[in-house]
Amino acid sequence: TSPKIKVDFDQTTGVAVMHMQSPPVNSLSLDFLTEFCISLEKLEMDKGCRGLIITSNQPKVFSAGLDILEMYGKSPEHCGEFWKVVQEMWLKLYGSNMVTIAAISGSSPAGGCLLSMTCDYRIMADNPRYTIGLNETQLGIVAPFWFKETMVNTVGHRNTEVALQLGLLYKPAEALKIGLVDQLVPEDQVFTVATQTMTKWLTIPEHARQITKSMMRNPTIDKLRTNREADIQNFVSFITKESIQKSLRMYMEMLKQRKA
Ligand code: CO8
Repeated sequence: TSPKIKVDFDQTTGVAVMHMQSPPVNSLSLDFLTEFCISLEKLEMDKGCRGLIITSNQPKVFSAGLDILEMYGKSPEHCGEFWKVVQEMWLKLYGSNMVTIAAISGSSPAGGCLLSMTCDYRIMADNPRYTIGLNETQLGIVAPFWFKETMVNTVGHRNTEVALQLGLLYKPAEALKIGLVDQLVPEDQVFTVATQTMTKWLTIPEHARQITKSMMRNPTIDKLRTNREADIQNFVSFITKESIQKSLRMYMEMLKQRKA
């Protein structure tokens, strides 16, 4: 199978780019996330790599979030294995020593939004057809505490309270207004601006910036680190409930109908 992520690393600038290329919509499957974690770990261990830009090679979509098929009709063991790698992706990226920038070139619902928020800075294509947000409640599921805290850390308590209950998907202009993204740029400039922004971030003394970042993020990271097993158990018992499976099935049918 072809790689789901293409990694370009430029030794001279110290900046790596991860191009997500898992058709059709970069959904975060078990295989995708495993590959993501391995690539990320390699870059993290390379002392010459100081910055990471994450973007999508798929048109119109950054990432459709967690692959629903990994959570539907699967055994508890499979769901547990899947959830573990979701946790792993978040732990690695939220705690990364690198400067991380999301170049959001399309829609970014649910897990796609989480992936974006886990970066240090977000630049989104200014196209009103794209949306971003944690829409879990619309699927009848509940965003786990560390999704919630990542959002609180990004847009504050009140915005999160409304966004999560209603499962809001924001257009770029609204996302900018609440601080869910940091900058909107014309569609064809997302990557260029991400590169320019990276250059600016990399001028800050590295060690001071890294300590500052972990000071901001470690309380949330530690909470998941010390509760990983319980969080997996929670997820598995929730997602395998018959009523939740039914909600997922209805949501998938809705996706298909919307298309027709
Ligand atoms: N997982 C699996 N398949 C998906 C997903 C997904 N997340 N998203 C889309 N697909 C499939 C579609 O069903 C469709 O399949 P097919 O071609 O067989 O009909 C194909 O991908 C293409 O999708 P679209 O035709 O919809 O493509 P568009 O370009 O029109 O739209 C969007 C792209 C906007 C990304 C749209 O597909 C969309 O809205 N997708 C759903 C996004 C979503 O709601 N994701 C939620 C996932 S749940 C999550 O991430 C967090 C879960 C936390 C769990 C906590 C429990 C305790």
